[in-house]
Amino acid sequence: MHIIDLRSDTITKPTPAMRRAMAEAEVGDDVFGEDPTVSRLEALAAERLGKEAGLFVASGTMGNLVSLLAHCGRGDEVIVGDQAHTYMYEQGGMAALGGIHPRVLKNRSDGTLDLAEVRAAIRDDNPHFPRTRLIAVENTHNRCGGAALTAAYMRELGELARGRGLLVHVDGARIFNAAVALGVDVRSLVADADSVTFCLSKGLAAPVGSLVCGRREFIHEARRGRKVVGGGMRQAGVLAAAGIVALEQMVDRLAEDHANARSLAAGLAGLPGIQVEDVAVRTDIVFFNVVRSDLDGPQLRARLAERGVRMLPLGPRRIRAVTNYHVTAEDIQAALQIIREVLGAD
Ligand code: TLP
Repeated sequence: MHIIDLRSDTITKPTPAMRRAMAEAEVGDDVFGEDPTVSRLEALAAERLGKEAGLFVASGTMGNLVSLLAHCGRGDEVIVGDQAHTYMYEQGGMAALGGIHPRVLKNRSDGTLDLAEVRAAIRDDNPHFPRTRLIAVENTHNRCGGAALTAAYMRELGELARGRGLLVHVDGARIFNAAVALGVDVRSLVADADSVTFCLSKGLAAPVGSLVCGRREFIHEARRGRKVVGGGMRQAGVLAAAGIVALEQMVDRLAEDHANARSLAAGLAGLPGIQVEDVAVRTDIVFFNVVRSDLDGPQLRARLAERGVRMLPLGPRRIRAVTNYHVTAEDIQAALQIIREVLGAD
């Protein structure tokens, strides 16, 4: 059976060019700072993001964690969205491992935080309160339909943060999707950030790894954090080699994933019993709800899986589909036909 896997862009497998680069990678002990391929990837990532330095980490979760550990002390407070991956899906790592207190604001449907609410949430200097230290945002915003936060929004957020002596962290797991969708240089989206995490192993199709980028002293601290959480890797150049290919060859093609996501959303929007959350899909993520009394999200997901179409239920009626490197425009039409049949809408 032909499988059309729309569960996530994390399912992508390395390209032939990545496998060749991995096989031929020059390696060394990266904990001693001796892996030339890791160092090359870190420098390349920093250059692409317009930051001083980069750090190769095992995952997006680790990148967010070591960033927050580097910026915040125990009892410091982080302003974060209620739909943020760092808040929802990382085991509360900032609190569990860093003693960092999350101050949760509602994410708007476009993935942003209301800046007036952010301003109001910043604590006064008062012995009763934790100290506000950092504002964390996500770009693109996964649970807000892959929404891309604009450079203009980031600038305003940056000005607010600087004016109050706060830091900004961007969970940019899919920051290149945002840059491609908005048609801007990725640097403009992170110029106001003190730290950025981005993932190689999502839409960019590398098998493993994420990067943290920021100022040199911050990266020095984040490297210490990476070691204490057991993330110091040795001959990691075999992984970093795939990451270099990801950055050099896989960024521009994200536009194809975005076009496929738009056709998927448009096709779904015409189906009875399906409510697409936002038909104006900007990146690779589509959310829709099953609104029928005889069928819920998990049931639809299971019936689609039997026919080779995989998606992820993220609620009793809510389903997520993420386009990716292994899904073609023809696959999207085939998936839509299967969905039509399963819904009895043909
Ligand atoms: N997201 C995964 C799941 O955990 C939901 C996915 O399939 O989308 N930030 C954002 C915005 C993410 O979407 C993810 C992964 C991460 C961080 C964590 O990255 P990893 O999985 O590398 O730890």
